Amino acid sequence: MKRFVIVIFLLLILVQCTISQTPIEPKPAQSQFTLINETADADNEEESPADTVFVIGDINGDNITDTAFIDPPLVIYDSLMYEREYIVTITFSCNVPALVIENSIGGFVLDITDLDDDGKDEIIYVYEWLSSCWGHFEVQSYSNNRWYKLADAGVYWCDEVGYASRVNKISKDKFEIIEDAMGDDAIMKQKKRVVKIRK
Ligand SMILES: [Ca+2]
Ligand SMILES: [Ca+2]
Repeated sequence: MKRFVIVIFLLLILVQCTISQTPIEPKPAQSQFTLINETADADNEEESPADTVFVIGDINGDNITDTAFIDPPLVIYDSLMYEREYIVTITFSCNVPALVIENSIGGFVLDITDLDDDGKDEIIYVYEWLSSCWGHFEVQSYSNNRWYKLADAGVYWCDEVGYASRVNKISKDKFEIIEDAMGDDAIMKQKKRVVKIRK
C-alpha cells in the first residue's frame, strides 16, 4: 500500500511539471485603425544631413542664424492601402513653430532676404517631385507666431533655376517673383509677377 501511494504521488508531480511547461499561445493582435500612417523613408537609403538640414538666415529676429530640419514625409494610406497624402514637417533650431507642408514628398529650404523689413528673413520651400521637369516653390514668412505663404511659382527645374534670384524685394510690402511658363509658341518664358505682402 505504501509503495502504491508513493507511485501516485510521483505521477501527480510529473503531471504538474508537464502542465507548467506547456507554452502559452499569444493572442493575435487586433488592428484598431483603418488608416495607417508611416514615414516614407522606411525602404529608402538613409538620407545624408545635406538632404535634410539647411542653414538659413535669421527667421525669428534674434540676430542668430537658424537651421531648418526636414523630417521624412508622413504617408497617409486609405483603407484600401492606397497612398492618399504626403505631409512634410519642417522644424527649426530656434523657438519657431514647425512649418507643415501638405501634398509634398519632400524638398529643400533656402534662405532669402527680409522682404518686409520686420527683421526676420523669409524662406523658400522647393517641392521635390516624382517626375517631369516641372516643379514649384513657395515663399514662406514667419510673423505673429505663425507661418504665412506669401506666394508660389512654377519652375522648369531641368534647367538651372536659381531660386533665390527669383524673389526680389521692391518695397516694404511688395516683392517680385519670377516663374517659368510655356508660351503659346512652345518656347519657355519667364514671367514676372508683383506680390503684395499681406499677413
Ligand atoms: Ca534666429
Ligand atoms: Ca520678414
